[in-house]
Formats: sequence, C-alpha cells, structure tokens
Amino acid sequence: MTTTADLRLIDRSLAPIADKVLAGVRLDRADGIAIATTNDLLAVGRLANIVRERLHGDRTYYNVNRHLNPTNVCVASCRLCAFYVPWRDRGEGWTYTVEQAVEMAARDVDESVSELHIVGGLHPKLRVDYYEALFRALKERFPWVHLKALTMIELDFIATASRIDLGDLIARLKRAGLDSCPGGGAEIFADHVRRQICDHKTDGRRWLEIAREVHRAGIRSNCTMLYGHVETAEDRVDHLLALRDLQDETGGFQCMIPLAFHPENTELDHLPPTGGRLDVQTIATTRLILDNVPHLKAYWIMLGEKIAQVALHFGANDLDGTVVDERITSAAGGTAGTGLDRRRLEYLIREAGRTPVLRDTLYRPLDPSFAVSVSPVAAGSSTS
Ligand code: V47
Repeated sequence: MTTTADLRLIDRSLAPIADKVLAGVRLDRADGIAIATTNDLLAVGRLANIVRERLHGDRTYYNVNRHLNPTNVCVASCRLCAFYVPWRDRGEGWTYTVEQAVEMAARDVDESVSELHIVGGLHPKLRVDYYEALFRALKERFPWVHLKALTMIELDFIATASRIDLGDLIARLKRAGLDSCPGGGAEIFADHVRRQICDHKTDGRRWLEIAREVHRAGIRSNCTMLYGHVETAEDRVDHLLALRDLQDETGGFQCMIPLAFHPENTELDHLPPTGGRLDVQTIATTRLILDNVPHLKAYWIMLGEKIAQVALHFGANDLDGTVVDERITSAAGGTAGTGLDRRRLEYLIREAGRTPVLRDTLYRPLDPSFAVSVSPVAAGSSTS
C-alpha cells in the first residue's frame, strides 16, 4: 500500500493532502488551490493517478462517434469562440434543414458508430419543433446511434425561443430521441470571468439549474471547464466545487472534460495557448477535487495526442472518440486534427501503457467486433 513517504514529495506542504487522498478523504477548497498551484507537478500527478487507478485500474475508454453541428449561426457572440457566425452575417454561415442534417450525418455514420455528438449555435429560428424533427429523423435512419445532444446553454435558449417551460422542452426532446447531453458551455462559472469571455451567455448558476433539471428528467449529462484564458486557479477550483455539489445532489454527471482554451481566431487571440504543465495539472486537479464524477476525459482534439497520452497518468481515463468532423477547436487553431481512426486511438492508449476499452456513451464496454472501423481517416493522420 502506498504511503505519503513513498510519494517523495518535493513540496512538503502537500503532505496533509496526500494523507487525505490515500485515506479516501474528500479535499477542500484550500487543498484544491494548493494542488492547482504547486510546482510539484509529479506529486499531483501521482496522487491523481492513485484515484484514477482506484476507480478504473488501467482501463482507458474511447468510443466511435461523430460530431454534427446543425448551425454555426449564433446570437451569443462569445469572445472565446471562433466557431460562430453572428446573426447579422448568417448568410456566411450554415444552417441545415432537418433533411440536410441527416444527409450530413449519413456521410460518416455506419454500423460502427455508436454516438452522434450534436451541438451548434444559438439560432433564433431553430426552435423545439426543429430539434424534435431532427432527433426523430436521425433515430429513424440510425436507430442504433445514441444521440448526445444540446448543451445546457442551447436548452436554455431553445426553451426561451420556443416560449415553453424548460421541463416541457426536456420531456419533448427526450420523447423525440434525446439520449444524453454533452458538457459544453459551462466555461468557468465565476461572473467576473464570464463577463470577459462570454458575457451574453446563460450564467453559471443557471447552467447548474438546467443540469439539475436534465438529471431530474432521467437524462445523464457531461460537464466541462474551459481553462487557460483569464481565469485564476481559485476560479477553476470554485468551478469544480460547484460541479461536485450538484453531483452530490443528482449523481447525473457521467464524465468531466477539462477543455484547453484555443485563442486563435477568437477575440481573445492576444492570449497564449495553454502549456503542457497547465494541461496536466488541470487534469490532475480535476480528478482530485471532482471525486464524485466517475469518468475524466483527456479530449485529444484539444490536448493533442501526446499531452492526452500523458494525461492518462495524471487522472484521465478516457480519450473521447474518433470524431471525424470537428469544427469548434479547429476553427480556433487546434492542430491535433479533426478525426482519428479507431486503431490509432487504441495505439495511443496502449503506447501510454493502458488498456483500451471500446465503450458506448454510457460507458458500457462494447464488444470490439462491434466497431470494426471503416472511418475514412487514416491511422496516424494526426499532425500532433
Ligand atoms: O461548449 C468553445 C468550448 C465546447 C473554444 O460532453 C472552446 O462528451 C477551447 O463541450 N477553445 C465544445 N474550447 C466542446 C465540448 C465537448 C467536447 C468533447 C466532448 C464533450 C462531451 C464535450 O468547447 C464549447 C465551449 O465550452 N469552446 N470555443 C475555444 N476557442
């Protein structure tokens, strides 16, 4: 059994935190700030790895998924975002009809794909009936595919634009085929940060309220944290604590995804991209503070293949999926590529010394023969 002495801490002030982690005692805000700011990066990584291996052993999950973005027209104009086209320039963006969206999905979806990840801009003309029709049409064409769709921000906007109650919206979308919700749009909950990076967006308190309603309706969701812009370590820890409180209440979050800010082509392009130290220290801090969300994703699209591999030893137990047509990170200067072959994901996991497990969206292991990849993206095509 590992003891605090075995950890050979360079930063001795981490010893009481190490004692707690080894004893399975919950960490508090001050602990979070200490682990988010210490220079003893390897100690933080070792601690997060202990928690990761306690939960998952060597198992590292990935899925075969596709992204679908029905529109990039958005009225929110977030400074952090390079994906959107503002409403006044909507002619320069795309907005698919239901038929076009299904055809876009059909380009890339076959029997190997278990999940469609569907998010888009806040388009004032796309109301509840559009999303109901979209989900029904997708389910009819691809009945085996799990629809992970609409962030808390989109749900809030669609309910308002459709002039219906949030509870009714969720119930209608669920009947139409919504299976779970992705974690985007959480950014950093602190108002002073949101004012600088996404001032017209649903605020942090409301994001949490909507997630609570989604979970109450029996729908699981993911959660995210966008880091590496104007926020402080305290803001990150407070964000994680707010998610932890809600998870204590609902148990509805299945996976957390820390998202590395990409500044290119955004209004925040004076900021540098995140460095490797912040990336892995944020993964580790997340694993240690957010102790009640089972899965932690190192999203290879945002981290790049190599940092994502290292993150598998700093607390992460999932790489996300094959994706194929990613548009949000690539618009903001992401260089990791927009899709990976399943064999490449398995290679990255094995090369990191872990055991790949093909999963569905709800983390049920799939028989590997389920998804013999016929993805058009060649193995090793990533530039990272
Ligand atoms: O909602 C936007 C963020 C999110 C930028 O739930 C940016 O399984 C970095 O939420 N730099 C979309 N991030 C991605 C997302 C996600 C990805 C993978 C899996 C899951 C899941 C969710 O990315 C947005 C926003 O929070 N974002 N612009 C940017 N420039």
